[in-house]
This record gives sequence, structure tokens and C-alpha cells, in this order.
Amino acid sequence: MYHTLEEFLEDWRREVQNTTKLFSRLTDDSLSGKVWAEGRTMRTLAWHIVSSVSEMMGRVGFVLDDSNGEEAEPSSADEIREGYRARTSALDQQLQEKWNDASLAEEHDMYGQMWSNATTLKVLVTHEIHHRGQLTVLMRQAGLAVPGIYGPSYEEWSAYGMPPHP
Ligand code: NI
Repeated sequence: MYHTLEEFLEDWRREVQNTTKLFSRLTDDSLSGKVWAEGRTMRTLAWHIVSSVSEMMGRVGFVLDDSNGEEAEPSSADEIREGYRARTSALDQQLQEKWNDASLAEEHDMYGQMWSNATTLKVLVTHEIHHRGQLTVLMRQAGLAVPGIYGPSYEEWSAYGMPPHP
């Protein structure tokens, strides 16, 4: 649980860097890939990560884009990258302008339950990590190289001259 805004920002900025690193490996050609017939495509999954930032934070008073959640999924990987960059930088700036440490204890109706803003921020982070893990699998199955996030990826072990860990 976050006790100060700075605690959150430190965590969040690191995760934004991680997601940005993963998104940097997306290619236009790979976006329609999925693991099973009914599954989400990489495009849908990546865009869900992007749009969830504005959807979730929109419920606690932040306007991070002007789509009202009506936006179509973009066709290119660059639009996904730019959408993420724009939303996360707007959030970073607006959080510093509008919230302080006391804001974390305020509660809002989130999906039918009352959550403190500290809880909402925690869910923002874990939701993104959850879907980023799914996206990593899809990217690997599509033959894309994936970056290490909390530890080296297969390719990175080799680059360090070490045998890849399973
Ligand atoms: Ni989700």
C-alpha cells in the first residue's frame, strides 16, 4: 500500500519504463497474433493496457485523453506506443498538480466498491503488470524478442555469456 504520492510515483515510473521497453518491441505485423482462437490479439491486449490507464484514473477525476473511452484500437504499434506515452505523462503531471499524500486516503466508487485512492493506484500497477505478462507470452509466441523486466530474458542471458535459465 502506498503511504505517500512519491512512493507511488517511484514505483509507477519504473513500471512505465518497463512497459515502454516491452512496447518498443511490438511490430505492426505481429499485432493480430493470439494464442488461442477466442483469445485477445496482441493489439487488443496492448491497447487494453493503454486505455486502462485513462479509464481507471478517469474514475477518480483525471482526464488523460479526450476519447471518453470510445476510441477504436489503433492499427499500428507506433500509435500504441504514443497512446501510452501521452496518457502516462499526462497522469504523472496531473497527479503532482492535483493530489497530495492526503489524497491517498480519499475514497471513490470503483466498479461498485468503495476504494481508497491508494488502493486504486495499487490496482493500476498490478493490473498493468498482469496484462504485461500476458502480452510477453504472446510476443514470444509471435517470434518477437522480449526484454527482461524483473530479470533477464532468454536473449539477455546469452548476451551476458551465461546459459539461459529455464
Ligand atoms: Ni484488464
